[in-house]
Amino acid sequence: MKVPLPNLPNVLRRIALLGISLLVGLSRTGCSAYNTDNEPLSDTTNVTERTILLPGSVPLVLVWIPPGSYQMGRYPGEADSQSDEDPQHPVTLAYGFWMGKYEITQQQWLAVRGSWPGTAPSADIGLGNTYPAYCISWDDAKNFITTLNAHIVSSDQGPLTVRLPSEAEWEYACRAGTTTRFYFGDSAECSATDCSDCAAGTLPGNRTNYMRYCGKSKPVGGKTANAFGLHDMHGNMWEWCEDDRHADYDGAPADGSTWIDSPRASSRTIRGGGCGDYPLMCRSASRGGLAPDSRSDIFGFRLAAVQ
Ligand SMILES: [Ca+2]
Ligand SMILES: [Ca+2]
Repeated sequence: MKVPLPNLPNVLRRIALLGISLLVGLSRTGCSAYNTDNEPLSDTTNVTERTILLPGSVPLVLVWIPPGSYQMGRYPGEADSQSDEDPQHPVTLAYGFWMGKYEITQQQWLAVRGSWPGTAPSADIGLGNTYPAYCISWDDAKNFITTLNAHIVSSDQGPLTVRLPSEAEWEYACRAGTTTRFYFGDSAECSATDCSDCAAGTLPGNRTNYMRYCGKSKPVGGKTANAFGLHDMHGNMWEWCEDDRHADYDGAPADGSTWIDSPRASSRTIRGGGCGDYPLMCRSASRGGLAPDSRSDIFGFRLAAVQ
């Protein structure tokens, strides 16, 4: 499997963008009722899915994330990691929740919101129904969520409330029980700052079998899912979380809840790295922080949901 040739200036620009941001950032339409509730629709053993119909009957698939515990943050000595991933700390989610099987797609964005909030997607970066929505800010994602929750109520698809995941939920969902740099392994045999492929580590195959990096965006779900059935947790689009940005995990909640300041901080968290980034930015523990009105062609989101 080949990785697209990197646009190195863009890669570097984006890494610089996130680096700088870390410094400053510390600082239902009338259709008939459709309700699958907890009916298993799984295509993978032990994965329970639920589908919401967006306006125009565009499906949005959610996967059930079971309760559990994990270690959040980088492990001691983790290669190519950053200090904002410290200290590694135990988090216990006593609840399960729904999470988008894929990043929100361009078709899903338009079904809910009708138009693009900023720059429309282009063929240069990736254009089509199944491509991820991008150039989406945290504020834009919140507007999508407000509109979709009203639709879920009016189309009698509840009870269900969609929201952004907490950062702790996001990392728990990404790791899916793994403790390595990526959910497919440590992939430590080649550089985290070049775009060549290498062995995945724990799972069979190479890292390009599991993630998008060093190139343009691609349709969602083109890479192998993690054990929870989630696709594109590493790369393709960075994904906004609800939490305010914090310099590290000192004082972070240990129950999976969102970590929000009062008044709210100037930056929000974003996770998972993007298709324009080197592999190091796409690690499970990698974190970014940006102003809530920031848009970039590598920023998108996926939903979490509770009943
Ligand atoms: Ca992603
Ligand atoms: Ca970071």
